[in-house]
Amino acid sequence: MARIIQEHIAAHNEKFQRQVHQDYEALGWQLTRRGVDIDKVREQVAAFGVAIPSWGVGTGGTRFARFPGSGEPRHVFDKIEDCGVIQQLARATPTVSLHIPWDKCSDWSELRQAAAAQGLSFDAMNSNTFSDAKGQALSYKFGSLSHTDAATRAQAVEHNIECIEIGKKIGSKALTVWVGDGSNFPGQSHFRRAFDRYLDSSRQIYAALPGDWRMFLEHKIAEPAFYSTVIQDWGSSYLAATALGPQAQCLVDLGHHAPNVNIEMIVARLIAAGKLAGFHFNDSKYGDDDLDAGSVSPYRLFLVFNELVAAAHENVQGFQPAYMLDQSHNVTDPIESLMTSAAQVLRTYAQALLVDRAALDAAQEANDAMTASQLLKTAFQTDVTPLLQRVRQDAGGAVDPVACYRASGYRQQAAQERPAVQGGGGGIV
Ligand code: LRH
Ligand code: MN
Ligand code: MN
Repeated sequence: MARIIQEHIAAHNEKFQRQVHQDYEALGWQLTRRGVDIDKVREQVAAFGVAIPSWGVGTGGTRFARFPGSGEPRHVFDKIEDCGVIQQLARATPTVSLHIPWDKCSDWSELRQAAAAQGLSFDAMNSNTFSDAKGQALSYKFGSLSHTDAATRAQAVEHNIECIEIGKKIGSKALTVWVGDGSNFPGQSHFRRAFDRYLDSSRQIYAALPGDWRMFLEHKIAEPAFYSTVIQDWGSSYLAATALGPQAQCLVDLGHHAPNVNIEMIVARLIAAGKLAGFHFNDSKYGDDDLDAGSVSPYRLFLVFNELVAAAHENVQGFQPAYMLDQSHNVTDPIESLMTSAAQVLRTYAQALLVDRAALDAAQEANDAMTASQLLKTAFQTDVTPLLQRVRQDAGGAVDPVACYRASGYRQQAAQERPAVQGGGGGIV
């Protein structure tokens, strides 16, 4: 299927040219008054990328129902095509994160080429031992890496090693491991033994990591286990990553914490410990809602980025987080949602770059809480839209990605070329 033709994007941008120019100039003057060089910020934002989760281009659904959209991807090649459109229009997502077995295919070098043709490469591999694959010998109903049965643990280890092997073929450099292991009843699980079993299994996966790979341990407070999970928070994640070694780090999915937890502070702690693997960006109101990034609490996302920009500003050694989206779409077109989230991530990064670091340091030293909080608010409340529009326009993307996408008719064309599928993997919340 043809991607959106570049002339369509050019014609779309043409309409905005004057406006973008004027607004960018005006923002430039505003920032100059604050001692900020807008072009420098623009360059940093243009160089920022966030990975698309392959499973995000399909309609997610909940455990109650899934309402498939039209033209849904049927397999990983269709997913790559959709990811190509997201990158073509929003220019913020040069990589894709695959999920195995959802994205299994018979020719990985063909997939790598198909991705490269869309200007895409691959970020972290994700293993799946939280559901049973078709034909799988042993069930993960009662856990995987921490299962009481050694053969089931071995099967889960083997699957993770297979993910590494696939990743090597497509140029990935990291394995993200999230397990649904845990318990639903007090007494069901021996907490310490389950954690030890998890560590023992993870050590075997770690031993199979190539030297230039990292292993990302993703914690989650609940779901599908609702009483306890084996890697429930950053504490357990940190203990495990430390026990495994320097290539293991802790991945923060913003939706995986108890309500009101201070996530930005967790981020700061992990940075200080050299253990921040990276992120699964999304937003939530109640739990692991997997809503679009910044759609509910944009200030919280900003506070996370404030820690990231501060760490980069202070040249914290070894600071190299991986940035990925992880979201699920029930009522929107996934392509529109992913473009919007990617743009929101870039917006938030730009806003965090506007924080006057020297003034913030001084306010903190002087215990001037009001000034400190206002410095953050000033940066957060700056409308950086013209800067984002310029970044997209300069890169050949669309000034207004969603409008351009809708006018392109891509989804309608996909609907004709891709017959509707029932269910389909990659739709978990
Ligand atoms: C678990 C999770 C994890 C999975 C993805 C589909 O809730 O965040 O990252 O791999 O969702
Ligand atoms: Mn996640
Ligand atoms: Mn999640």
